[in-house]
Amino acid sequence: MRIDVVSLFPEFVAQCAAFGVVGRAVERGLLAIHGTNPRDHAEGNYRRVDDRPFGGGPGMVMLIDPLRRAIASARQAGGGPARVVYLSPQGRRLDQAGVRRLAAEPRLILLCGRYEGIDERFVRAEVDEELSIGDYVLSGGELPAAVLIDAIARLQEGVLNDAESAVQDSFEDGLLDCPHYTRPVEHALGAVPNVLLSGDHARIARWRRMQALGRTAERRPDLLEGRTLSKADAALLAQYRADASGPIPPDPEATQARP
Ligand code: 9D3
Repeated sequence: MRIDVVSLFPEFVAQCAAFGVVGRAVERGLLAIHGTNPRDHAEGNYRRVDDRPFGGGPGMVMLIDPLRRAIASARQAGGGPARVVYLSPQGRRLDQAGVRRLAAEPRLILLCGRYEGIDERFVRAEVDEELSIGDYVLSGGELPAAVLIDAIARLQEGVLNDAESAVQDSFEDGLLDCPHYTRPVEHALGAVPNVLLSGDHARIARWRRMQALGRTAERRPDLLEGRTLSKADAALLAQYRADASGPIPPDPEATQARP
């Protein structure tokens, strides 16, 4: 897969692709990442890439023409058509289903905005889809592009080894992960749950599934809405609730009761 990043800071996104799982994907030739800077396609002594918004107001808007030339250049360098994704706060929220869909594309052009955003005429003419990574304010699309590239790289065939295998991941089955423990068995902070030391693999698998279901129900009930649990899963969730195991961390959003 080839990804072209169109950004005023393309080396920033490329750096993120140099480490860890993504770096390995690039080294193995499973993923190629290229940067294109609209400033290299801007005109005049000042190489302007932005201008003041019509209608007034604060901030600047990215100009159409340097972006059009940058996208055309990236498309040509990649040798053919590519899906153009604009990382933008107005986009649909990225989720694992969206990552899977984009990971199946042979070519992507990721467009990162800066300032207040991009002239809307360019968005309508050249962008296939707008994506946000969540409801918080960032300074530009570069970190969101790096997030998307990381998630996509993990799904490329041959990137993950067995231990890292994506199929077991949280969200691949729509549930949060179970808790994990390692040595020592006894620690001042507590003991490891006995079941994990039992050697009974079926019992361990059932316990882990119960924890995944219970923690999802407690922490992310939205992930279970509109999903019907199998009889076995429903029984495990009921057992988790009956066990009333462990306190859940306090919700920092919750209002404290006044004494
Ligand atoms: C403070 C500026 N805001 C005016 C009301 C609008 C605004 C413009 C540009 C807010 C953020 C940005 C830059 N953000 C992105 O380019 C971005 C983003 C994000 O901020 N959050 C989550 N996902 C994304 S994808 C791209």
